[in-house]
Amino acid sequence: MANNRPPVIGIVSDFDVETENYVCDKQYVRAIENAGAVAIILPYAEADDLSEVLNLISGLVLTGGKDFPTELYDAAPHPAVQGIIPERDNFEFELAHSALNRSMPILGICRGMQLLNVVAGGTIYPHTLDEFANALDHRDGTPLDQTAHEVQIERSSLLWRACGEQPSSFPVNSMHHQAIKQLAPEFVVSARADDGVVEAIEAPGRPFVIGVQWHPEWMYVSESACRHLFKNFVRACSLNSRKVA
Ligand SMILES: [Mn+2]
Repeated sequence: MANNRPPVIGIVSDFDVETENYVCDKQYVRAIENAGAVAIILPYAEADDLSEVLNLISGLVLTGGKDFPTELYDAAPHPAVQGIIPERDNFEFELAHSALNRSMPILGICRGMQLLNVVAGGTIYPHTLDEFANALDHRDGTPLDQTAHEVQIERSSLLWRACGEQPSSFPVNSMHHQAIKQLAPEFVVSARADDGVVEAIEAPGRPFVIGVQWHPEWMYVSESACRHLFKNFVRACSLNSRKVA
């Protein structure tokens, strides 16, 4: 029997260390709901419970946030690496690893894209401006509801199809001081900024595993490519939920 229920998609929460509250920007929730899915916000479960958490959801959003430790990608400590939340890192790295092993649809956003790459064996620049020749400042203070630079999308990529086969470049927001350095073996680059910084990655062997360096949840109303991205992510999650139901 056809299963027409909307897929349930898990969104990894951030953590406010001052108030000890799990927090989630409502834009993530609104973007997922607008695309036709049910969003649930994930607190940091115990490691023993991760498979039960993944059993509840058909897709996973790895959200933006502060940095994770350089030791996770074998780089030297850097003073610009800030805001580390060990509870989040422990949970999210394990969760992403398990979700990848299940070939669950994953949308990694900003930190989430970088985390996907590191979990799969790649590295990032601890502070892009130090190491990447002629990089723009991708965190120049422009708020997320405004565009900051263009991205060029690979027209052969899943991302290009997921974004609705738009023109191959469009403007995005930007709030990151780190960037992909060495790509994980199973990933390919699907978009770059004009300075060459990697702006999106995907795992071609997986049903829908995409990471974007920008924040599409702030642009899904104004930018049709971002709206399509969420719709096609939800579609992939829906197919995944039918497979396991
Ligand atoms: Mn950027």
